[in-house]
Amino acid sequence: MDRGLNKQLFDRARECIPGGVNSPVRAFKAVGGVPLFIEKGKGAKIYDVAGKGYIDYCMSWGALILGHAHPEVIERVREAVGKGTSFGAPTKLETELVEEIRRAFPSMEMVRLVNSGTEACMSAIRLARGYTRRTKVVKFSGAYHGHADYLLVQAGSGATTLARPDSAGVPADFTRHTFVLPYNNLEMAEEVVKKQHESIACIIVEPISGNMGVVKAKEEFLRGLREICHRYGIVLIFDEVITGFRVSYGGAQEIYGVKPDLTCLGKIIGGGFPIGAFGGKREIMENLAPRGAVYQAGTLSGNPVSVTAGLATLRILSREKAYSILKKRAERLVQGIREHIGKLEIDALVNQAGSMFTVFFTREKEVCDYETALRSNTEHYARFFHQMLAEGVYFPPSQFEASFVSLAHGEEDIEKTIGVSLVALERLKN
Ligand code: KE4
Repeated sequence: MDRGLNKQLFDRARECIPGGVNSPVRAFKAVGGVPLFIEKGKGAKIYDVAGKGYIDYCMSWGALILGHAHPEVIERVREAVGKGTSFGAPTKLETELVEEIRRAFPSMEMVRLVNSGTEACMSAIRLARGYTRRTKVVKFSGAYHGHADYLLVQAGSGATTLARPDSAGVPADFTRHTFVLPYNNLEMAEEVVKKQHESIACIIVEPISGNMGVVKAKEEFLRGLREICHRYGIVLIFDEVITGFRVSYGGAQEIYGVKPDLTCLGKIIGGGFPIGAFGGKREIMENLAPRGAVYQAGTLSGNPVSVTAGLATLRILSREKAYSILKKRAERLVQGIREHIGKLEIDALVNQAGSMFTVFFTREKEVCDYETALRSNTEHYARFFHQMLAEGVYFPPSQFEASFVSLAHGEEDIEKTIGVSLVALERLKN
């Protein structure tokens, strides 16, 4: 594989961009080696600057559920760009996207559009604090809700990958209002909330986590959180930045049948352009400026190009039998990899939720929380990653991330990936 060009670009980038990347997990620190510099993407594939193609299961960290450069999305965006790219004024498009989000997520009676998942989560928490006039936030270890200071506490995703769950530059007193509790442990949550409920504004949870690798919440855990939040007037926030429109058109809340007070979205609703959204109960959302006293703003919020790409994406998802196709493809892929793991007697398992999955290299019988996820063998994951990469398959460059199947992944891509995984696992065995 010609890594020369990628290496040259990486060295050049590191001269002027910290770590050579604009988001840490892209730097391949968790798996070692030189990151690919991507020239283009089309359908299920990305192509690096050396012209080599890879079947992509990172899919811009879950944003590209239709695959790269979907012709219909590109066409809509081309039309939109020709009319201007940003107005800093309301457009009908923003209302149309919010109406579509509301149709998919009935719990989101009102929605505010922002520019990232971080902004969505940060703003939802400020709103919950303003609405309840309380200060404390409960999050769960291994969950990642973006890089707001007080959330970088035992965060998952890149923070775990860097093996420094807490970030430098975050003063200790910025996190003293943040409780971090074990994921999927309802008893602990009930115990803490019972004692501290008068000061707790919100509980934020990934209903299916993608940031410790894929780990599903137990149904009784989510139902229990819903019940204690009702009981104590705490705002329940579902962070569905990954799972929104991913695991079903109505997200994880549709699958579990648990209705949060606020929901955070991102990724898919921008169709590959910068976007985020948060929304929920009208009585809470109406506390947002300019109607209410909780301030939140953004120059490019509701950007017409991002919104156009998002609307086109959602319309395609709601039009085609998207979720049955996605589920079928992902189930075949996971079944194939599980068969190879079993046959070769490799210490590994695969967690799957719809079209997202993670291959954990572990002796654990199940990975159901952060503690068990952290016992994965990240060195084995790294070797698996590079073996797959050498054979033209690009998984996320970290054990603590999710892999994603898109509508562009055809049966041929899936079968090829299963075949390549056998080679990669065999080499791991030897
Ligand atoms: P962004 O600010 O990166 O758009 O979204 C933050 C965020 C919030 N909530 C969840 C559940 C998320 O997964 C994310 C961001 N996801 C990571 C990957 N797990 C983004 C990749 C990166 O940081 O480069």
